[in-house]
Amino acid sequence: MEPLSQVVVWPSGRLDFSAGPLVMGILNVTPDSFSDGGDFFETDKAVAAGVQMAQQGAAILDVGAESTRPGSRSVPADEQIRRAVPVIEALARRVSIPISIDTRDPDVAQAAVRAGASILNDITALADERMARLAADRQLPVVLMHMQGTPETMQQKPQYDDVVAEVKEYLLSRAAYAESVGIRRERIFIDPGIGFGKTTEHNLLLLGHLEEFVGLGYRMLVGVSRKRFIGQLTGRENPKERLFGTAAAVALAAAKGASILRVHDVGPMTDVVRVAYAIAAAESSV
Ligand code: HH2
Repeated sequence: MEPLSQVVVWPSGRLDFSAGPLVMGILNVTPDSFSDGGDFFETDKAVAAGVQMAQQGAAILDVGAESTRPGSRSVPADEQIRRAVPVIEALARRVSIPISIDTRDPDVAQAAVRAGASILNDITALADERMARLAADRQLPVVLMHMQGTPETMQQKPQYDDVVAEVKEYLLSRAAYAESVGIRRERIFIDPGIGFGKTTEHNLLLLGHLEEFVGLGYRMLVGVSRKRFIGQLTGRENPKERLFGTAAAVALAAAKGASILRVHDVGPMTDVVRVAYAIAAAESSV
């Protein structure tokens, strides 16, 4: 297999991995996300937060208009569009970094792309064929995430015989599907889906074996920011108090080969990623 190029280019954007992993800033335009619900629900606040994330070192802004926290219900496409599109339009004028749309709905993705988004972050890994076609037709990068079940039910009883092997196999099959519809390998990002139908033990096994995902032939995105397993390990009930726990997980993921770290706290995590990656790179250079 040919090595992946350091710079990923598509008609309306580029990502340069030559200096190490990149940070994706999370911008939830929602009233109910698990850690920042309501913080950026108004367009002006969301845009200001996005601009600030770009200044703090984000390489991508991930705009989401539907919380997928455990137990959440899906948000109708027109409501997601009403929330996300004005924010994406304003950000596309004000920042030069690519904007991704965090949605499993192809109609939302289409509207977001028209507004200026150019990466599709799909927690259902192109379950809807129209999403796959949109990415292929527009030559957009995609994030393919693993999830067991749906957000509404996924934390009721997650079960695996071998979580690492099963998640790997799933991601490989979804990536093969993406390639089969015409999405280029370098534009496919795989994501183990930390917290999506997984117990704390499952999450730890996946993070402990992340380097195995690097060998699969695709770049990897990892989202651990403020998640519940960090609360369980540290006793921090309030997600906003999970900064240091998040830093530990982000550092390890960056050192183990993740290419994109999806985080809420862009400034601090940019430093974490730089230091963790520099140490890992020095270790592998001897
Ligand atoms: N996690 C969340 C949402 N989208 N997308 C990818 N690719 N990977 C993730 O790990 C991931 C994701 C959940 O976090 P957040 O957006 O902060 O919360 P909510 O779903 O409640 O809005």
